[in-house]
Amino acid sequence: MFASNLTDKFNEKFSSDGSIIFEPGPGGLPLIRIANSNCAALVSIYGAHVMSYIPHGFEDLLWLSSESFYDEGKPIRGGIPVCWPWFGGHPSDKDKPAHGFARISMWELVSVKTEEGVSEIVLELTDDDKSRFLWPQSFKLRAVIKAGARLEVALTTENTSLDSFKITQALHTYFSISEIGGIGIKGFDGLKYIDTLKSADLPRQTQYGTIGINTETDFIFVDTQGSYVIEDPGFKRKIDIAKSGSNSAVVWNPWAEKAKKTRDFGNEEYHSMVCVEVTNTSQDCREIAPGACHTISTVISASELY
Ligand code: TA6
Repeated sequence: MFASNLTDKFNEKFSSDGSIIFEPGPGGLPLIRIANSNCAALVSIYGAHVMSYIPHGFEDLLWLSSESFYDEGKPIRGGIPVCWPWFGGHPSDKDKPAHGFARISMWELVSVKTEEGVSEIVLELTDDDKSRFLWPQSFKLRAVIKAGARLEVALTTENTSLDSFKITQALHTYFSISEIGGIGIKGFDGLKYIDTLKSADLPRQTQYGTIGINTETDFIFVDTQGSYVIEDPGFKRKIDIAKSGSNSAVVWNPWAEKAKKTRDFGNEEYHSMVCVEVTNTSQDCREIAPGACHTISTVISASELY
């Protein structure tokens, strides 16, 4: 349970023009509600987690499970989980949290402002005893979220220690779609990928043309600098996904069986979501020297599909 008096403190400290207000969410989660001339959005300070992004003229571009947990120590299911400092299971200790600890940590709110129809939220996470127990490094992690006619999330890792360290990470975006069998994902034509559901010994496979999904899908594309598009005739919209600081990407849908086995995932919810994740994973792992920084970012926007 999160203390709901956190939001009272934030409303006092970070007063704005009314475009940014703080409120206790499910489980007392401290939420930042944005409403400006270009969009509405919802950000959880827990996990620096964008939960909703609604550009004017469209329905929410992000998907959020109706079964999500809102408990400390558990990730929110949906929106844009910040997977850091490792992507997937911990490389050597299965008892450590999947996808790292950033998404299950309470971040520090640094600043909020709205200028020219763009609301900017800056959040930071630095190492402490808890994080060092999980990952013995000193770091500063900064999330800059800009919500306007498009949504930009930039995650900067600063190595504040005396030695280099390696990270894998993801902006693990869950997109809201009309029906999983009716969408196409472009931008991966001709690219090699690892099918994580098949043996790791298999050679990488090649994607030909648009990705259509009709079964559990968990592809890691290992050499892709491009941008991606989700074409959704059912919602008559395209979602454009641009990125920087990333040479890899993941496309994921759990399908029926995995959804059923996942407590915070409604049995039929796999129909209405797809993850297209901007990552540094697999061979795109990043080594950060002492005092150096690395930024990964994604920019999400929608347009009509005629
Ligand atoms: O990004 C795909 C993936 O790594 C899948 O393998 C699946 O585990 C998914 O992330 C969700 O992971 P989570 O720990 O949030 O349930």
